[in-house]
Amino acid sequence: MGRSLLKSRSNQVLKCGEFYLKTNPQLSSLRKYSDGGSLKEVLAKKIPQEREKMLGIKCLHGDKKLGDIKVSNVMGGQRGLLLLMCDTSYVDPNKGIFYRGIALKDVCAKLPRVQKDSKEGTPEGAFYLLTAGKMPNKKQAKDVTTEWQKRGKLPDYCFKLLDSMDKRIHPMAQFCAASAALNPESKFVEAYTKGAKKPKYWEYIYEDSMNLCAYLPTVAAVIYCNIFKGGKGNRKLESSKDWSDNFCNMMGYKDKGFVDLMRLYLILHADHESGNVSAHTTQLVGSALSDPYLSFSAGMCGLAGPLHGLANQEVLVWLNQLIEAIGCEPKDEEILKFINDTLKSGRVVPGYGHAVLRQTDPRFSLQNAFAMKNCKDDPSVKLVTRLWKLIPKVLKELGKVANPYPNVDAHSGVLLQYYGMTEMKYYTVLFGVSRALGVLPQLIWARALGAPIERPKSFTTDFLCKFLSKSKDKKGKKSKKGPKKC
Ligand code: CMX
Repeated sequence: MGRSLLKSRSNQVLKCGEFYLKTNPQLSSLRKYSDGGSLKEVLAKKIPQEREKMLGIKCLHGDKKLGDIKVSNVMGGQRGLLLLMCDTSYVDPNKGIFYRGIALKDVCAKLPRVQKDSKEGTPEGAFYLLTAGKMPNKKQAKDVTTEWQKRGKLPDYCFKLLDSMDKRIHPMAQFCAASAALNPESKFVEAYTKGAKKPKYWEYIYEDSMNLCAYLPTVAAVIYCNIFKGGKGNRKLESSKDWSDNFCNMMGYKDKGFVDLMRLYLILHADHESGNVSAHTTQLVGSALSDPYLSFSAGMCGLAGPLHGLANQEVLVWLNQLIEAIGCEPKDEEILKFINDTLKSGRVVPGYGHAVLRQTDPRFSLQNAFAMKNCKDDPSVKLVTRLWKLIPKVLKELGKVANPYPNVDAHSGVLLQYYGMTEMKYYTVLFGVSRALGVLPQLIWARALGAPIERPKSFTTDFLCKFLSKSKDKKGKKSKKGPKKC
């Protein structure tokens, strides 16, 4: 592209940005807010700048290539293709997840300790970080807690729906159903129906996201109590408690150690880029302008799969089978045989492997560090720590497993079990409550930046075969056989 054309395009971009600000005086005026404003004010200040940046990139570099597509990429679940943009988090294959550029270990260390008696930061602080892009100070993190307390009164119809569900319906299915059923609360639907303009969409998505986060602990606690505690349980949010403490309290857990574990758990599981099934599904559905309740519910249906979030349930089932078969303190040889028997039966070892990571998942290590501080003598914790050394050996020998190390799901179950939460079927719901803190900020930003509806092009096998035989011809190896033989 010629320099003069570039210049004129770049001027055009700046004009677009200025035009946007002029036509949205409310946002222009918000430029005066410092980072000390409310989360929404911080966003309102940041969004026009990010829009300008995006417009600039699109206009100046829209025709640059990011890479080539191989047939194996397409046939291999789109692995390795740079197809999605996501600023909330990034997964480094060796170092693990970074929230807004901060390694998860540092996120956990730096998040403000809002409650006096807490050793962990709050998930509300993590939500602020993922949404605003900056580590919150204590006040900013506390403000999110207060907002969610104010917004968290679950509508009666949602209680009725949950109370009417048959106990055989899996907790994740109940969680998905209740999240979707909350859609009459959507401010976005209301505004869209009244003709809201595209630049304002994010404001309503923000409101819905804040409300949904506020509702989720109650939804999840009611599911827990209905299925496992005969419907008994406190259904009221208390203003002295933060998000995690209220959640634990409503499920009937008062132990401060468990509440701290929950804070940590909800921070660790929140975000993992946007290509994983739950995050991508939420984005995909949101791109059709389905509201956050429906989009989140769709993402949760994906989280409920055994290769994704359900693996934390599967891990404990597998561990219990191991303990039943060879006891709680088996010899190494017995463990190795058990792992090999699992593989021979055609099953995967749950909690191990990852599509992107190539080292032990820091989320596993952080949970193990918590365990070493709080319950290192627990037999199941000991066993999980031993398996960390043994399973990778076996998986490496298979020669096909890209990452033989533990992922987030390999540890969570034994910690929950230590504090008395033994209902494995429920574990993925905890993952789901946490995942809201990542996928909803992604959704807010997608609408803020005007991300279009997703619509990749598919092709038929016949097309692929013809394409391949043509490319063979081009290389000079003339293919005598037609595409059908491919
Ligand atoms: N046990 C046995 N085999 C495994 C394995 C494991 N833990 N992990 C991968 N493999 C196998 C795959 O099944 C595949 O075999 P085939 O070629 O015969 O189908 C082969 O190794 C290559 O797979 P990969 O490239 O290493 O892994 P993928 O990116 O395809 O899949 C994942 C990643 C997580 C689905 C896979 O490692 C797995 O099934 N792990 C166990 C389930 C689990 O822990 N899931 C939770 C992941 C975390 C999350 O998303 O929540």
